[in-house]
Amino acid sequence: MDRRAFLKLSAASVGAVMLAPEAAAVKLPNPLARAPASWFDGEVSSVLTFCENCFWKCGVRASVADGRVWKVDGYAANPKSRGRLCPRGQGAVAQTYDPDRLKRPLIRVEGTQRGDGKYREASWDEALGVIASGMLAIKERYGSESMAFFAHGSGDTWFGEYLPAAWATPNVGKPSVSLCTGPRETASQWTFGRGIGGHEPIDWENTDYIVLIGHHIGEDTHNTQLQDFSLALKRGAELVVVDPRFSVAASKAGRWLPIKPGTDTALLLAWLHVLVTEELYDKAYVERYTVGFEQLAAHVQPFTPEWAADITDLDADAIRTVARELAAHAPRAVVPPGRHTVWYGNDTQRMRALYLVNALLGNYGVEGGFYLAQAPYLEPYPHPAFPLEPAAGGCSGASGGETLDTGFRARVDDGRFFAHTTAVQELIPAMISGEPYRIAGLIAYGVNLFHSIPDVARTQEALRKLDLYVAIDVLPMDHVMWADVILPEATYLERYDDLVAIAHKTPFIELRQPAVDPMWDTKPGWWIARELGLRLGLDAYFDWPDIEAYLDKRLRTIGSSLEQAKAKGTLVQRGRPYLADWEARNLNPFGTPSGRIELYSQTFADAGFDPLPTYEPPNDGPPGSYRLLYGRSPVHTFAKTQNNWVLMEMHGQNAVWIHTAEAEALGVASGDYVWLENQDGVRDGPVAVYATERLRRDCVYLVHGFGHRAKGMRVADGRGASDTALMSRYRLDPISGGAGMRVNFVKLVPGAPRPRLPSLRKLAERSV
Ligand code: MGD
Ligand code: MGD
Ligand code: SF4
Repeated sequence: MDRRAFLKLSAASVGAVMLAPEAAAVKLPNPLARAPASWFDGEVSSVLTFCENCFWKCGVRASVADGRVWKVDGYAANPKSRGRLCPRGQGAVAQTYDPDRLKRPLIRVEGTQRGDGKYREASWDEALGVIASGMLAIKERYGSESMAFFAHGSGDTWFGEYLPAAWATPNVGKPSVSLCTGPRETASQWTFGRGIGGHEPIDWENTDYIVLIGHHIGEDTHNTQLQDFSLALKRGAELVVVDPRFSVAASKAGRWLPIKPGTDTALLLAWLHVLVTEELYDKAYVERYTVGFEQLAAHVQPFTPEWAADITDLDADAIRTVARELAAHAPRAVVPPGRHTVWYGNDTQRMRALYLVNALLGNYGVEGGFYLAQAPYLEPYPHPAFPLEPAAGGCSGASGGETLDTGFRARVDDGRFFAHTTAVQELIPAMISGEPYRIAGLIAYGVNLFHSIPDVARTQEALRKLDLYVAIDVLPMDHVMWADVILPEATYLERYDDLVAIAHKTPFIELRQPAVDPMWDTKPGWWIARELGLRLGLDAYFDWPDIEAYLDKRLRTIGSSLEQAKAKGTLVQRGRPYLADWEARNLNPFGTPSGRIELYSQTFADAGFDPLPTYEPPNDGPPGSYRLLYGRSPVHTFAKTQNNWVLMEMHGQNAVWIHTAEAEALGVASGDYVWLENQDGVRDGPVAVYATERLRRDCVYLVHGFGHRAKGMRVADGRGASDTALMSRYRLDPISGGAGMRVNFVKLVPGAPRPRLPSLRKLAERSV
């Protein structure tokens, strides 16, 4: 019933064209549909946990019978799911029962090279022993800082924070920062003195006018965000979508602005110009809560809508009208930040411009704009002081991630970016060049090195140079089959993780608990981290006997217990979402140096950056090429779900979107197969063509995550093309350290063969 309600909601207001048109390309049978009808009269138990199929972390009720999870649903008390899951969450059960899963520890066969993919099975004791001795040898030879950790997902607490901090390395990379949210977090931190956090704090239920820049909600299917967005539209909120592509959200909008890619900062500056010069900004709010208005007003004088029209390829009147409409609806008008903000390299400045538009509308901390998300109160498990500060996901100063005064070397990117963790992609060169010092070992936990980080050839070169490369994963992904030691983690339905504290309108804590025992010889991340820690001599940090004792101790700091959390799943606290709530208690939410919203950033000026946002034109591609744009499939998460037959049934391969007129000129049509070749001669595919008028003529579009080349992943292997494979370049955002990935161009090379792939019917029937 919950799922039906979710789908009904989606279909009614957003979902009618949610799936990409290529989605129907592969039809998979459901083997369960052919199972003989029978009644189960045993006990069905419910276990409350949360989903790991993406990082929205929706609360899940898993229905278990006969030691197997048969179904997952959302549950009402959880603010992330509110009783519903998205299709990816519903389909996630198939990941646990995927026969291609990593089943036991593997060690690369002696005498083979990384990438040869030859492994032998090993016991946990042997595998952990090999890793521990490799790490201790690296420490002895180069220092503990020469070990790097990449981490994403719930086990990030163990492999992105706890273990690296105890081991003492500042070189922790998180794709969720430098390949994703870095610019929006950095800009928010230095404009409002608060980050955005994992749950975008938009006051959807009270807003009347929404402008989405890129941000393709409907294809980007973060569950409650999509619910809230749908409900806002149903309530009558007006929608403007700025996107070179007619996205699903654009199809629901009153106005679509098909902007020239990479020119959004010019559009935002023109909106600032109109708000300032026509005196449409909220004067009382600006006076009371901001600094730097005079400098901003002078700065935006030249940026007329006509100036922006030339750059953005949009109509000047339309630009002016949207600015006026935003002002007319303010403060119940909002330009949300989106999530994936590493676009063209000048991204922190684009995000600053976006926040300044919101600030002039007077909507930050006000109903209908941004609410003030708060993290719940929860104490860490008591442990001796770490030698280094753990790498948080957010931002600090330009000195972010700087080592404490303990004699350790600074992180290899020298802490020159404002984001708090080392930029993932900036760690790779140190593995190759040894500058500023050698990174000799890498543990990659839940990070897809060949599908998430641009310049795959460079990543492979770096892996070849390491002394030790360990992958902790659930599937034999392309990059996993390069590791020296592969550790198979239990899936989220089979394990505990650390508690998750979510900053939200209603701050809350969620518990991950196992619904079933781990299959095969797989182990949870907490166990792997602890066992490794003990072998590394870090016993003092792992003095808890097991995870239950650890979780119970933390929960008792808020007057709860593990027993209570297991029964409730989610523990909700009270928040202070609006400025008025803070002021009533004489509190100031703005953590900037001035204690106000900084329209002009003295901190940026002091660090040598523009204190007010400026426009930088994007790069141009070779003649005859198209800018490569990318986005999400509503039923897949990044590159991690393409071996899930339930989700592949809905969307089994990607296609390259190209404008119909361009396709005609190239002599290709929808359904033809082409190769894609980028500006550096890198090829990927074959991939089907989707000729459409739903995007501009100067770009093509691919859904991210397809194009696996991994023989052990029998459903995913060889289906579609990889956007990452075609990204041999990126443009660094010098402020956040983000990797702007939309700077690559491709040509379509006709005449590629239709791939000959194994029958998906047979593959689906293998589910264990
Ligand atoms: P964007 O990059 O803003 O990502 O999702 P968003 O934050 O929504 O959106 C991609 C859109 O930007 C596309 O429609 C593209 O055409 C448009 N675009 C490309 N170039 C430009 C440009 O120059 N200007 C403008 N205005 N638009 C442009 C990403 C988000 O999705 C993230 S970061 C995560 S972590 C989640 N991942 C995820 C997933 O993997 N699967 C599903 N189903 N949902 C997800 N939700 C989240
Ligand atoms: P995924 O492809 O989801 O992306 O970066 P990643 O998190 O690296 O890879 C997750 C890995 O974790 C996979 O190897 C998967 O098998 C493994 N995994 C899945 N479940 C578990 C588990 O329970 N335990 C363990 N140990 N492993 C597990 C995402 C990053 O990518 C982000 S956040 C963004 S927004 C960027 N998006 C993006 C893009 O759109 N296009 C391109 N070209 N690059 C991108 N890079 C960024
Ligand atoms: Fe799972 Fe979907 Fe929620 Fe993500 S949005 S956590 S995939 S149910």
